[in-house]
Amino acid sequence: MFTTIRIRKRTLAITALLLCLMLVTGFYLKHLEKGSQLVSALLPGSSQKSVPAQGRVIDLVTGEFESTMDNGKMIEAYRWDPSTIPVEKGETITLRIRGISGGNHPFIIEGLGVSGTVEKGKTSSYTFTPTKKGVYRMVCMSHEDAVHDGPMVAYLIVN
Ligand SMILES: [Cu+2]
Repeated sequence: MFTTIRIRKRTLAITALLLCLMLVTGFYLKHLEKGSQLVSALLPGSSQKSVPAQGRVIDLVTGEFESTMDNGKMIEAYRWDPSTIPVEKGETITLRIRGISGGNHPFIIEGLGVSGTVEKGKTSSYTFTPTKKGVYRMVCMSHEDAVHDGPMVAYLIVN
């Protein structure tokens, strides 16, 4: 009987140790995730998903146009909405983009070093500060032209 109790104590101790390890691993992973978000927020031009919004927030969604031709053929185009985004030079903005139509939309903003991926059902935020006047194309790499169900292109106008 004495031995049995000993074994049970040992089993309890091992179980407790395993639970502690799981907790520590969980906390570590959570902080690791936060750390990598912090790094991506500090590195210019990197994907800045899920960091707190800064500056003026501009909301976009991914949309889709669909139509059926007289011959029965269906045509479609994915879109950023809105697709014209006026901002001021030196202004910090956050593009907060909600994925509605389509699956994944990996994109770049040409000339500004901003990139990321908008996923269906998720909202992603990208914060940056354009410092030069101009018109910059925000291009979805999966739907960049008519051949690929686009053009999924928006225009960021820096005044
Ligand atoms: Cu797209």
